[in-house]
Amino acid sequence: MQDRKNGRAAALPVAKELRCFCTSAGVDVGASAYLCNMEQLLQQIEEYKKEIAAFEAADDKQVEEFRIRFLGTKGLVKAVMGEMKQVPADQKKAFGQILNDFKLFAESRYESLREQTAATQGPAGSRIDLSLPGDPAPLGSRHPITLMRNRIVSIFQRLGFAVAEGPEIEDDWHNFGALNLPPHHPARDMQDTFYIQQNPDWVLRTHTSSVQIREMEKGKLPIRMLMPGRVYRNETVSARSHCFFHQVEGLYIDENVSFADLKQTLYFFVKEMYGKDVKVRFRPSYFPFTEPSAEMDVSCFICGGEGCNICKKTGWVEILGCGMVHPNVLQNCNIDPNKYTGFAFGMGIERPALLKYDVNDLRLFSENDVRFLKQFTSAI
Ligand code: 2U9
Repeated sequence: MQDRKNGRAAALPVAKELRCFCTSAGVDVGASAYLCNMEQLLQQIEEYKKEIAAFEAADDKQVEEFRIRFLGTKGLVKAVMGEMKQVPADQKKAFGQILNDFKLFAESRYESLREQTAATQGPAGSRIDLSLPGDPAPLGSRHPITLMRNRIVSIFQRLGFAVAEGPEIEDDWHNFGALNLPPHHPARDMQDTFYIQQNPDWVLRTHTSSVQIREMEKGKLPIRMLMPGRVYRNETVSARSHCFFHQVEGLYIDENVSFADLKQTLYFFVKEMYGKDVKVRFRPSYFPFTEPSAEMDVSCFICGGEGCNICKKTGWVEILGCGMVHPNVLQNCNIDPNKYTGFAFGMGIERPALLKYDVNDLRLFSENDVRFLKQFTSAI
């Protein structure tokens, strides 16, 4: 029976194939008769070599068939080697060399067959069962700043605020000019700006208000938008301040928007964020982009207003700044201040996150220490 692909006696047991060289019809004929059989053996080795050279394997299974036939413990190489003991002493050296070459030849073909099938089958070949479920990817955790931002955003989303984002490198107009902060306005100094060396008109945004300007410039009203994002200020890095931090700003512009709308919106936010028993107070303030302006405090959610280290014994914690959008700002964005009014507010994310997650050093938020980040795995 011939193997169709490799043209060899497919299932012939190895030992039987060789026995015919050592004996005649199963009867031992002695050392003299062996010499002529040696020629036959050499001839047979040549035949095997041809078979080895012609052997092709389409997959691992056929490579294994090759190994068993030629290199296995009952394989042809072993069997041919076994003939050494019959060889007369003076010919052992020459014959040994032939047998050794034969062995190396078979081994080298085996290696190249293995390489060929590995290359054609590849790692995604038949060895991999694609129907098996994949290895589960280990779940990371959300960053505490992201968690806090999502909490804030989701509360305002329920009031119909959409989210907008914008560039962190801004031009002077969007970061300052349009917000009623002309060149040399003293309020620019409050914001310790990072300027970009290549272009004196570019800054790292000091607030996300620039995104609101971009939304207003689009001329589509009304606007009810939330702008979360990272902002930069040239401050010394310490446990309590950093040269970048995160903000959420909000903007509502429509006809007849009043300070009462601002207060009601922020009351809703505070009750959702800190609970219905929390008290709220507004203090007058100043921002160039809002008029009137205010800062909003909530009764200390740590001590309940009794007085503690967090509220510096006042019973109140400042959480945001707000006000009615300055008419100059509306005008700068081609919005008629006689027809439209609006309110805006802004809050930092780091401080509420520090308090909620009991973190005592702001720098932990940006050091990417997995021991810190892993602690938030179960937080939603
Ligand atoms: C436009 C008009 C007005 C956004 C506002 C504040 C008050 C404010 C600070 C809170 C803590 C910044 O992160 S913080 O340091 N923000 O107090 N932000 S009003 O007013 C705007 C914004 C955009 C067009």
